Amino acid sequence: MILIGENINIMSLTIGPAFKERNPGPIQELAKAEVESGVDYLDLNIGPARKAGGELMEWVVNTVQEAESKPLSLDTTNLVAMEAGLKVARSKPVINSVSLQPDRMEQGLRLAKQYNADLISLLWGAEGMPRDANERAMHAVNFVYQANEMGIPNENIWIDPIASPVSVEINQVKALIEFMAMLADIAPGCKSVVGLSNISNGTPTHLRPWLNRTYLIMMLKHGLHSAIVDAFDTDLIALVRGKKPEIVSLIHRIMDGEKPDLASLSEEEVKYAKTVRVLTGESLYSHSWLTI
Ligand code: THG
Repeated sequence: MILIGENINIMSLTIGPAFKERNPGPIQELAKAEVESGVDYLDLNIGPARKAGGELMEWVVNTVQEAESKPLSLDTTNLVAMEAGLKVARSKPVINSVSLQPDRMEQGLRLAKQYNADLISLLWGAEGMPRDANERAMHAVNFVYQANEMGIPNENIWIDPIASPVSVEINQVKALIEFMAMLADIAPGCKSVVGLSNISNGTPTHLRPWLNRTYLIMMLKHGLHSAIVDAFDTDLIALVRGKKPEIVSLIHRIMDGEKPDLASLSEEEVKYAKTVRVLTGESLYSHSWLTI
C-alpha cells in the first residue's frame, strides 16, 4: 500500500514557525527523515493559508523538492495555493483535497484536469460530514460521475471517506469500515485514502499508535489503497510492509468473529485484540481500554 507522511504540517511546533519564517532547514530535515522512515509520498499541509497562500505553497514545494524527490500531496483548501503548488510540482502530485461543496468541487476538478494531477475526493458534502456508509456511497458516486464528465478517469481519483475520532462517535468509525467494503463495487478503479491519525484525535498521545495501527490493518482487509500517516511510527510501517504477518492475521480473524483466548496471546497481541474490539464497537472506548 501507499503511505503518505503527515508530518510536514502547519500544526507542528517546528514546522509552523519554519513556514512563517521561510526557514527551509527544519522542513528539509523532516522530509528526508520521513522518506528514510519509508513513506511513498509527502503530505504538505499548509492549512487554509488565507494570506499569500500561493506564495507559501510554491515556496514549500520548491523547498521540499530540493531535498527529496518523492511525489507530493498538496494539502490545503486554498485553491490559489493549490494551483501554485501544481505549477511547480515535478512528479505527478495529489490534490488534497476536493470536497463536494458545490462552490468548490467544480474548481477543484478543473485544476485536476488542467494539471493532470491525481485528486483526493473528500466525501464532505453540502451538509457537512456524511452520517453513515450510504451517505458516503452517495457522495462517492456523485463525485466520480462529475469527475468523469470532465474527462478525469477513475484511476486518478482517491476516495477519502473521512476518518473521525473513536472517542467521539463509534458509529462513524464503523460506518467507514462498512463503506470500505462497498467501495470497489461503487467506484471501480478508484483508489482509497484516509487521514489515519484522525481516529485517535483526543486520546492520550502514548496510546494513539495502537488505535492508528489497528484501524489501518482493519481497513486493509477491505483493500485500502493508501493512508496519510505518522511517518515515525515504525511499527505501523513494519505492519504494512509485511513484517508482522501474525498480527495482521490476528486482527483479520477477530474481524471475522474469532474470539481468541487472551491468555494464549503475547502482550503485544493482547493490545491489538483489545483495540479491534473497541474499533468494532464491541467494547466501549475509554482512555484505559488497553488495561481493562
Ligand atoms: N484526509 C485528508 N487529508 C488530511 C486529513 C484527512 N490532512 C490533514 C489530516 N487529515 C491528516 N494529517 C494529520 C497531521 C497531523 C496529525 C493528524 C493528522 C496529528 N498531529 C499531532 C497532533 O496534532 O497532536 C502532532 C502534531 C505535530 O507535531 O506534527 O495528530 O483526514 N485527505
